[in-house]
Amino acid sequence: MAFPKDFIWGAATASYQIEGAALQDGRGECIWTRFSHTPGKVANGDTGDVACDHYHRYPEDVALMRDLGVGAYRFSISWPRVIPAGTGALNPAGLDFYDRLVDSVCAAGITPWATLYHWDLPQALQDRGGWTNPEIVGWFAEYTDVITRRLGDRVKNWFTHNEPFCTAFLGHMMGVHAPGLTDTRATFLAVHHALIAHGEAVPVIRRNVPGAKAGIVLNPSPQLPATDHPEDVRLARRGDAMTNRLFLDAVFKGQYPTDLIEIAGQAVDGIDLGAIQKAAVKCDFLGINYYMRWILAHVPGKPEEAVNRFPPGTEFTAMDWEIYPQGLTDMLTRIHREYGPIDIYVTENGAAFDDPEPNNGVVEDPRRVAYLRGYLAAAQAAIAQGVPLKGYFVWSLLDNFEWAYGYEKRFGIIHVDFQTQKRTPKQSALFYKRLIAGQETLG
Ligand code: IFM
Repeated sequence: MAFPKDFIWGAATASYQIEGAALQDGRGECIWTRFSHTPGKVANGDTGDVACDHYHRYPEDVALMRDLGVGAYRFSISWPRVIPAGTGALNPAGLDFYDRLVDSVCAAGITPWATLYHWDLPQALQDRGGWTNPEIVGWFAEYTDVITRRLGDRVKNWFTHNEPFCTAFLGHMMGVHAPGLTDTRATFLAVHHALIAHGEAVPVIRRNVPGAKAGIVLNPSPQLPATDHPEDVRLARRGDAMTNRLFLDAVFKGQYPTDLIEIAGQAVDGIDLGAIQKAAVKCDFLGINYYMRWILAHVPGKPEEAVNRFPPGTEFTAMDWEIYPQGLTDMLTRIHREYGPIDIYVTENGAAFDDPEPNNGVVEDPRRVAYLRGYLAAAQAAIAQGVPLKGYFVWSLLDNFEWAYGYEKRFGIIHVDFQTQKRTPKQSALFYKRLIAGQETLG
């Protein structure tokens, strides 16, 4: 098996995770600046203030990508760098930065793919309710208008959101991501407004960008029952509704899964759920970030709780995420069968491992190489089964700020020394380079 000739090989990053320059050149505070500076929220008190200093070092990072031979670079735009208060006055220095970045990516022969929202909401908007405030649909459309007018002559591929599941559930239900809320109603309001904002932003992109292609990035994960016990089956179905169908049904069918709405109960009282039909705007592609599956077992006497029960011998990444490439094939074929046909891109896939420090310019990361081999073979298997999978973006180009885990978890195929900012391509980067060049097979 070989990948199609026009298959897109990419690398992905996100603004807050790599840019640094958090309050420089007029950038406004974002919810992650506030959250990471709140004691106890991020491992080791890490913040994204400096991160990979990509704001200043992007020419070196683009040169590294050119050397890898990637055809596409998926990055995200920091809303508060462009509009510091989230709405109203623009920050010329922020717009200039993205101009320079895009110019440099294009000059390297790499196609830029932009994500509008990868979790760094302007704090000023959070102070007005953030994703729980219906006005955010208009604020997001305004921001989309500003940035697509500015970059639309060169950036043709646009994603509205990255993983709205995380925006809503990690940020508003579990409180482990900014803005750190633990409020079920806020969670469903965030889902609702984020998805409607997606639906309203796509036409703005099309209006401003000649030849635009637009879509959303979701992070579905298989949710399987550990046994055929009715409670395990119920929990798996609930997990599937919450993580998968809530988002896929909304953007493809313009409706919410009825079983989830029943579970949400009073938390969605008074919300105009029918308005979700606005989310079902026709898109050119769907981005899938794929990392893990869940095998859910009930806890006797605790109907709301579920524990993961993986088969003996299962291998895990440093995030304790199961390594199970078949899950990617299963998810891609399911989405194609139930929601397709539409072009699909794996917009993120990769793994954190406890890599050794560089030794004479070499970083040995055999487990990441094996991981990539496995998941790329799984992607190939999905193509062989008829899935219109058009590209793959490895997560991530660089070791970076892994949200609540700070700099402890390294997902990069390029090692970053956060003291010196020295970049060292790992063995996985060299593997990816050979694969792109057709000098490597997955067998
Ligand atoms: O680092 C994140 C990224 O920002 C979104 N998708 C999952 C990655 C790994 O946790």
